[in-house]
Amino acid sequence: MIELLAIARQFSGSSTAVLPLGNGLINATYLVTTAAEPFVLQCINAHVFPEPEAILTNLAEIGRHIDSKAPEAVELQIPRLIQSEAGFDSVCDDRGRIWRATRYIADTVSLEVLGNLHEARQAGFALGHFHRLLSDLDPVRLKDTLPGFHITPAYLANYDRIQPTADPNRISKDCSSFIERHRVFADDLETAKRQGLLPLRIIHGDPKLNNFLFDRDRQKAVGLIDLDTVKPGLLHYDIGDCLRSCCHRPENDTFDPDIGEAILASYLDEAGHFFTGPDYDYLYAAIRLIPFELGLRFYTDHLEGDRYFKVEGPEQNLERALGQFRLCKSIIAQEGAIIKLVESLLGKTA
Ligand code: GN1
Ligand code: MG
Repeated sequence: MIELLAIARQFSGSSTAVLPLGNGLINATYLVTTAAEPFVLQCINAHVFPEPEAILTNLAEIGRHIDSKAPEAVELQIPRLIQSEAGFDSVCDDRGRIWRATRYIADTVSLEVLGNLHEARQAGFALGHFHRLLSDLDPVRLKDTLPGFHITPAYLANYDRIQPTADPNRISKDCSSFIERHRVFADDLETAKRQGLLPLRIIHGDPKLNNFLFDRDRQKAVGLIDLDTVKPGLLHYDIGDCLRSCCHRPENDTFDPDIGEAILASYLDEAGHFFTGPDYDYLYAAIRLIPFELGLRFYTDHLEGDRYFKVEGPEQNLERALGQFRLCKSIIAQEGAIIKLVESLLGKTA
């Protein structure tokens, strides 16, 4: 902790304590208390993010863009960079690791499970609002912080490369047969992108439930954090990821369609005006794809010896993968109802 405090003090000389914050699987995140405002300190995982500086540049670009809007048009807070006392956006430690600090968004809570449909509508609003705030920023202005992120066919190709030589004790028949049965839809979104049906826009990349910040009485989503993967991509990656996380009933790994409907309806209230016909057409494909993709990523990491996602035990990535595949199976079982739901939303916004 002494080393951590020394790093924190490069951002604020009055730092007094550094405590772990959140449960992210990639970066190390801490809350720093100081004589004044607390702040968030993070070590960017350079094994995952090839160019940590790109994250900082994107964060600054997004902040500037949002600040250029009328204050009443902005209903969401995002993390803001704090400069080091030496005047830099980051600090490099003696092992070459990059640390950055952001303002702590106070008086908020993050949820692990949605409590009711009002909270679901708030999550949908926040994602739609985020997309809307960035819809007039040219995606080419942002760097690609994580090449290959959410490119499902590339994850599949990596799996196909790893799988034949993996430790036989780590192979799961359930996982491999699920992947074989469903690999046909891995290309859905990338093909639509190539065909020009789905354009590149600015995405969050990781809008899972616990990245939304709610006010303390859980009435309003007031913030969206974890902007490391904000970059040009498909809105459908975000929508699929948000539903994957928010509609997931953890007790039996099933998909809750009522939560899905609440999220999509409020999302479209914010973002529907720039939604095209193909955007609607590919919603179901996105909802089905992202749990498949995440299951594939967890399982591949299990086969590779847990190099990417933090784990607390040797089977954790396998369990995570099986959970995502069960969720995906539940989505496929409800295909007709989910497609009907999307059609009814299209009717409301058309
Ligand atoms: C990772 O570290 P965290 O939890 O914010 C991952 C996401 C996954 C998520 C699953 C850059 O995010 O894609 O959905 O774990 N982020 C990256 O919990 O790979
Ligand atoms: Mg993340």
